[in-house]
Amino acid sequence: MEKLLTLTIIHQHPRVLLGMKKRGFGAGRWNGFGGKVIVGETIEDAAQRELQEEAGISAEALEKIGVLDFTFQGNPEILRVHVFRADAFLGEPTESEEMRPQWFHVDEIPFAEMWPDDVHWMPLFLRGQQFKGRFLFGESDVILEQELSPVSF
Ligand code: 6OG
Repeated sequence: MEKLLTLTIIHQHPRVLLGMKKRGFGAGRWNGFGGKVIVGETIEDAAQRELQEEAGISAEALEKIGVLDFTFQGNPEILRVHVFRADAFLGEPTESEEMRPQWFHVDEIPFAEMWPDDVHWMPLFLRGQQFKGRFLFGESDVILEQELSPVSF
């Protein structure tokens, strides 16, 4: 069982746009914008749709930067998250029912209030290095196993 999801972070150096997830999976954490890919749409279409729905903006161009597989101990489901980076965007970041957008300086990314994998791949993301990885989470979302490697897609 594999679920396809997207995750998009706007990076206008030296700042990144994150959103506080207000409900659902990952609520209470800062993250990029994204969600499930719907049947019939491309992964990039899904990334743009979620960015528009959650933050009220659209990216001028999406750069594919990472693919991460997440699993939770005792659950066979694999969450395959395609991570995108964008600099230019159209619209004004706007709070939605799902997310509250906020800019962060790259030196002040709130890792303590993010998924615990983010601190590992964000340095690659910030220098534009493509990556793939795999994280297994246990009780209280602690990381039990991890693999992360630079790639070029
Ligand atoms: P909805 O279920 O709300 O989309 N996501 C993760 N992001 C990070 N950084 N770490 C994880 O580790 C994640 N698991 C899922 C993908 C969920 C959103 O959260 C991301 C989607 O953007 C477990 O539709």
